[in-house]
Amino acid sequence: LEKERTLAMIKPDGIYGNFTNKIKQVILQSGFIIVQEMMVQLDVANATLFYSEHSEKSFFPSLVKYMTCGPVLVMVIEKTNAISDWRALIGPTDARKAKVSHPNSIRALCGSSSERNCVHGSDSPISAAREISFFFGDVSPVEHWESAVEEDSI
Ligand code: YYY
Ligand code: MG
Repeated sequence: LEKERTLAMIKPDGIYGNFTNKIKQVILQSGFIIVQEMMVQLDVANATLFYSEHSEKSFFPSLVKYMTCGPVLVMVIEKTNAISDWRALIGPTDARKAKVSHPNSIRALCGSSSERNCVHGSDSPISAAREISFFFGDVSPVEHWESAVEEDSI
């Protein structure tokens, strides 16, 4: 099976709630490799562009305000079926509903509302490609880092 990459993000409420280590633990224990990671402070222009598909929604101004209220941790994570497996791990958009329907999901455990839902995951291969290049477009990840570190170059 082909390996796949997706964009995972820990949103400001996840950072401030001290959920970073716990979420990274879930990622690694679920068999993902963290290919790249970066802590970013989004500005209004960044957040508006990242969520542009929602720009006409009533929640958009509040979403942009929330997404810019503090740093986010963006990660490119990789495994087979990464996109849908990461979406399954994070759970439904509304963290309050997730607590009922998917109580072990990351949003149920770490989020608190439909806005403050702690984490992001790309929803399709097209979104994953767009979102990975949104944050890491200028940087080329090492393609085969596992074999690279097995070389006796260290
Ligand atoms: O992909 P996902 O994050 O699960 O949900 P989307 O429907 O794409 O919405 C993106 C983002 O917008 C969501 O993570 C929080 C915010 N949002 C909101 O604040 N209020 C809503 N009713 C729906 C979404
Ligand atoms: Mg979405």
